[in-house]
Amino acid sequence: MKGQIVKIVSNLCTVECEDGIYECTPRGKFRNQKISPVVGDYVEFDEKNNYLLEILPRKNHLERPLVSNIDQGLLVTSVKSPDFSTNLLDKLLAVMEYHHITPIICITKWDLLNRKEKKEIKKILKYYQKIGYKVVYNHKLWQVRKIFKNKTTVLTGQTGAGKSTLINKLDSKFQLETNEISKALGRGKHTTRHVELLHLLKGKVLDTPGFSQLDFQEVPDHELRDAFIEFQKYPCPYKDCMHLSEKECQVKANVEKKNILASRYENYQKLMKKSRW
Ligand SMILES: Nc1nc2c(ncn2[C@@H]2O[C@H](COP(=O)(O)OP(=O)(O)OP(=O)(O)O)[C@@H](O)[C@H]2O)c(=O)[nH]1
Ligand SMILES: [Mg+2]
Ligand SMILES: [Zn+2]
Repeated sequence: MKGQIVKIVSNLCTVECEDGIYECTPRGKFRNQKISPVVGDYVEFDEKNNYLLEILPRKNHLERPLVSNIDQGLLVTSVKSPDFSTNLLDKLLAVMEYHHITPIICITKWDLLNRKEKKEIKKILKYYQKIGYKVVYNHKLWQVRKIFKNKTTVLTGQTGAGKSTLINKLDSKFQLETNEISKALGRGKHTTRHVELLHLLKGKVLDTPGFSQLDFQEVPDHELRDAFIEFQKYPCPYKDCMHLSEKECQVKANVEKKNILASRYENYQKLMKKSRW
C-alpha cells in the first residue's frame, strides 16, 4: 500500500494513507540502501507486517529540519526574544532558494517591540518585500491563513520563535506543546522534539524543532550567490562575478548606492566565508 510518513520517533514511522494510520518500521531492502526515511516521504509499505518497503522519489528534501516533498517554507522569525537577526533570515532564505522551496517570512512577537524598534524593523522588512518576498505577521492571522491551501508548508525558525504557538492559534484542534523561551533554553532542549506533519486549512503543515544559530546546512558558492535573488538584477561586466573582489562589480556598486540593503550584502560575504554557517 502507498502512504505518507507523518512522524518518526526512534525507528517507528507513522504512515498515513486513505484507510488510516499505520506504524511501520523500515525492513529488509532499507538495510542495503543509503536512503533513510524522513517525514514527508511517500512510501510503499506492507500493511500486514507493518514494514516500509520503499521510499518513492522525492520532489526535494531538507537536512535541517529533516523533511521532504515541501512546497513552501514559513520562516518563523521572532523580532525579540529571540532577537531579530538579518543574518539568520538571509541564511534561511538562501537555504530555501537553494532547495527551490518558496519562502514566506512570518514575523512573530511584534507586540514586544517599542515604536522605534518597530519602525526600524519595518524598514528592513520593506526591502524584503520589494525584492519579492511575502511577509506576514502572526498577529494578523488572516494573512497567515491564506497561504496553506493545497500546499505542503514547513515551519522553520529558531527555538522559541513561536512555530507551535502559531499552529495552535490557526486551528484549535491542535494543542501542541509550547514553552517560554527561558524555560525551553533552561532545559537545554527544544520544546518541539519531533517533526510532525499536520493537516491544516486544506493543506499540510510540518511543525519542526527549532534550531540554534549555528545549526546549519551549507549552500555551495555559486548557488549561494544565485540565492541572493536581487543581485541578479545588476549585471556585472565579468559574467561569473561572485561579487566579492572583482572589479566594477555592479552588486557592490549598488550596495553603495543603497539599492541593495547593506546587511544583505554583508551577510552574503559572511556566508561565503563558510566559517559563519
Ligand atoms: N509575546 C509574544 N509571545 C509569543 C508570540 N508567539 C509565541 N510566543 C511565545 O513564545 C514562546 C515560544 O513559543 P513556541 O511556540 O513554543 O516556540 P517554537 O518555535 O515552537 O519553539 P521550539 O518548539 O523549541 O522550536 C511561548 O511562550 C509562546 O507563548 C508572540 O507573537 N508574542
Ligand atoms: Mg515548537
Ligand atoms: Zn559582481
